[in-house]
Amino acid sequence: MNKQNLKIAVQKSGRLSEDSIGLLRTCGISFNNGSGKLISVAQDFPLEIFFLRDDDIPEYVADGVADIGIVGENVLAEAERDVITRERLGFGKCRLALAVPKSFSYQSIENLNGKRVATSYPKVLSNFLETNNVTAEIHTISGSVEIAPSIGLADAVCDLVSSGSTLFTNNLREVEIVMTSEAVLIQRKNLAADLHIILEKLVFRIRAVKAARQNKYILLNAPNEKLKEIINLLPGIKSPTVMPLAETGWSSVHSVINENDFWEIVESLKNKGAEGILVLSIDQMIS
Ligand code: PRT
Ligand code: ZN
Repeated sequence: MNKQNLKIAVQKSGRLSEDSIGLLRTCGISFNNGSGKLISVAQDFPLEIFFLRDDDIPEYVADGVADIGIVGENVLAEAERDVITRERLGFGKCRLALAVPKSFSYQSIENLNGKRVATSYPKVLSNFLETNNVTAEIHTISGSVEIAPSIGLADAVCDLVSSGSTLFTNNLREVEIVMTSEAVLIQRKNLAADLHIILEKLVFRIRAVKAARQNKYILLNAPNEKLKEIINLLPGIKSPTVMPLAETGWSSVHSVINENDFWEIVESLKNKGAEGILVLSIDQMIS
């Protein structure tokens, strides 16, 4: 039987490249992405990796040149291609926001009526303005949107923001969030059955990596008289593992905790008398 590879499109170089490649590698897939390579074939998983500009990824996937892709939701929304979103990937987080010069006395979105707004996301912006019953002139530019007001090209901008420092240094003030975005795994429609099986294997691994990244493995020693209270602080996957220590009166407790509650739980554990707390990263977590 002629064995087919699943084809994935990832950003060649940019903000999503490192995390996209890192995710595939953490999924146990080895490949070479040496300089200038456009296609790479994985050594230990039936996957071919295409390195492309992010803007082209939705089209490549919709047209079936690639079967799946990793792209920002902002690019996907602007491309308006008929593809399926399979997984949110938790990196490349940002927001598409409207911003105005600090001197603009902005009260509400109605203040943008009749104004010129510069953006690289004309479709998403146009939908947003329409939903809000605002009629503005959209000026599509492909880069350095943030300088448009200072050179007299626009009264406002609609651009991606993560820390907000680019807006700040250009004397702009964020006034509306148009959409929030993160990297997602997309899939073409009508994927052949054999490729679907490979995709499901990949999605299974991605979920295990994502779950692992959201959790930490914790080990600690607890005085037996405090064991109950300490266990109550630790949910674990089912419940914590408890083993007696060689020293009487003490137990070793192992559990998994969510990254978001991490510091608070560790503090409470210490207050309850836990000692020798070790926290380890998890590579994969399969529930
Ligand atoms: O060459 P190619 O077309 O592939 O790449 P690109 O230059 O179009 O995109 P790239 O690499 O800049 O971004 C790829 C994706 O990363 C975007 O589509 C988003 O999904 C995501 N992302 C996350 C961001 C940001 N954060 C981000 N901060 N993309 C761009 N920015 C820019 C923004 O445009 C602005 O210029 O960073 C600046 C703002 O950052 P702060 O931190 O100053 O607010
Ligand atoms: Zn791009």
